[in-house]
Amino acid sequence: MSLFQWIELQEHGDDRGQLVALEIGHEKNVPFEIKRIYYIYNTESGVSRGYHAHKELKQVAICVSGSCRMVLDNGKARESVLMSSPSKGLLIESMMWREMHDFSSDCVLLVLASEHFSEADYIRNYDDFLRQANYA
Ligand code: T46
Repeated sequence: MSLFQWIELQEHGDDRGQLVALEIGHEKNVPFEIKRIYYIYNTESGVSRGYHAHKELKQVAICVSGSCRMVLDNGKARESVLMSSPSKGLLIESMMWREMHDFSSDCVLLVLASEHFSEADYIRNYDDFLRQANYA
């Protein structure tokens, strides 16, 4: 099974353009209560971000403008995909190592998070991640 779990976001398009709504709840498109929203933008050319996992946090990432490449790694498998669609949400479960590369200059990555910010939830060392994921 792929590490990439996509949430198809309904586009409410008409001759004026597109609109996507994000709603929380059962049979809605965000599967957790959103406690935090942040967005990554103006990423310098050639810069990569991420290089960590979260112990508990779940997130949905949506590339609302431009593109970037997302790498996910669960300690057993590593996969990479180009994110470029504002109508696709990527569900990132806990205990998933993530890296982001190849940001276009117009990339805006919107992230919905299940928890408030907590540095204690981060695993920023890959060997620690492998140990805690029980694969080392
Ligand atoms: C993730 C990927 C996709 C805060 O103070 N509050 C916040 O809510 C966030 C997300 C970050 N920060 C501070 C912590 C750092 O001093 O902002 C700085 C940059 O964060 P970080 O280096 O963790 O950024 P990325 O782009 O490597 O990772 C971020 C998220 O932190 C992370 O949860 O999954 O985007």
